[in-house]
Amino acid sequence: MYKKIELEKLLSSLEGWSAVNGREAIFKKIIFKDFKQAFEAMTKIAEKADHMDHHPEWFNVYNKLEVTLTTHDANGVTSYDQELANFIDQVSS
Ligand code: H2B
Repeated sequence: MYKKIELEKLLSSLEGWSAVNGREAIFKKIIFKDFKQAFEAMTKIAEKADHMDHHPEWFNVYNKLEVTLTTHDANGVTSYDQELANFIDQVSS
């Protein structure tokens, strides 16, 4: 089960993520070399997300990926968002 985390605390533990206006969520825009690189990372993220039953809100065009993370059930950010954000950073670098 997830644990609620303070938004500012979560943001300070991550690099390149920012707060979303008007809701408790975190956002990152990631630029890959090309679509293949983006899609390969997205495939890994999708598998991890489904395994966690914790899914990103995301938007992809060619080499650009915009990701928003929040825990809908908690109406805020949680340890699940932290874990998924760390995973996303790991497979995107
Ligand atoms: N993803 C995210 N980001 N937040 C949730 O609260 C959530 C989810 N809940 N994926 C899960 C699915 C829930 O709807 C299912 C029924 O377990």
